[in-house]
Parts: sequence; structure tokens; C-alpha cells
Amino acid sequence: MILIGRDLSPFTRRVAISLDVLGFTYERKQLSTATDALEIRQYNPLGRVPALVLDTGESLIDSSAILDYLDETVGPDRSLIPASGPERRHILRLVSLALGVMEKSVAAYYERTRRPAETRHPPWLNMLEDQTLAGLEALNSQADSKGPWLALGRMTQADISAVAALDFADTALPNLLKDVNLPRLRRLALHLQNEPAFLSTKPKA
Ligand SMILES: N[C@@H](CCC(=O)N[C@@H](CS)C(=O)NCC(=O)O)C(=O)O
Repeated sequence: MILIGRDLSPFTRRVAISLDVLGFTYERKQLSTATDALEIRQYNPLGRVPALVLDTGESLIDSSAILDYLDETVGPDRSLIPASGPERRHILRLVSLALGVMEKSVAAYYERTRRPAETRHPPWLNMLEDQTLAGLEALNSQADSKGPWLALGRMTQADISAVAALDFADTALPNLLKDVNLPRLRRLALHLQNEPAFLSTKPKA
């Protein structure tokens, strides 16, 4: 399998970490949406990352669909999102918050880096950054108070996606989280920072 996309993309990174955690072997093609858009379209007509090219040549797109395939492949005993019931709903809620943080912080990053300064609309940027913060605060408050895991006393997709979202916000919007207290998320990030799947994919701006 070949994973398309760079670790600066939190959506790509959560797939990379999940592939490692679940024990899949795969190759990387570190294409950037800023400079390799045409090549990325060979794998995803939308020009977005991640895409995962299977050994059959089939290209899976969108991180949630890719992760669903990985969970289905390893089966319900090892899947990172529980197969059914209240546990599944709780993990999906936490993952959805992390995905919302990724969407809003990526949009804020694009506003800052891809749009000429004179065409920026500060109220829009402020709204994106406020939504990023609100999502992180909700994740922090809805996490288990006894750590390190956010829920269920084991690693799930909520932990992987939350750390990918937090690390991206720290990297891409460094001033935003300077004075924000997120103790449960920080404890989780600290617990995972030296795990090979997380360390080897740490994003750089
Ligand atoms: N819902 C998608 C979002 C993927 C996404 O927005 N990726 C960004 C990079 S972080 C991207 O490809 N941006 C370029 C674009 O949207 O044109 C997923 O979960 O994979």
C-alpha cells in the first residue's frame, strides 16, 4: 500500500499513525497539496490528501473512509473504533471533535499562508481560530479524567486523531494555544510523544 500525503496534514498523519499502530506495512509518497496538486489528482480527483493506494491499485480517499477500511481489515477485536453500541457513539463523538479541529485549524492555516495579507478578512480568521479552540476545549473536557487514554481505558481512534489535531494546531498556529490549558490532551500527547508511530510522523511547518 502507498499512503499519499505529508505528515503536516493531520488527516494524513492520523492514517499514518493508525497504519503503524495496527501493524500494516506501507510506503509513503509525501506529496504536498500546495506544490503537487496535479499529481495528487491521479489518486484523488479532488486534489486532497490523504489517499491510500491498495496493492490492487484501488485508491481510497478521505481519512475516515481509509480508517474504516483498516478497521474492517483487522476485525472488531482490534479495530480502533468499536463496532457498535454506546462505546462506538462515544468514540465517534470524540473523533468528530478532533476532525472539526483539523478542518478549522487547516482552514485558518490556509488563510494565513495561502491568501495574500491584503485580501484576508480578520473576523473570518478569528472565527476559524475560535472554533479550533472550542473543539480542543471540548475534547479536553469530555476526555476521561483518569489518563492517559481519552476513553475506554485503551488507545482508540479518538486518541490518535486528538493528538494529530493538537500537534497540527501547535505547529501551524503556534500563538493560538500559548496560554490555553488543555491538561488531559497534554497528558495524552506527552504519553504518546515517544511512541515510534507518533515520533516518526511529528509534523514540521
Ligand atoms: N475530509 C478529508 C479532509 C482532507 C483535507 O482537507 N486535506 C487537506 C490537507 S490537510 C487538503 O488536501 N487540502 C487541499 C484542498 O482541500 O484543496 C479527510 O478526512 O481526508
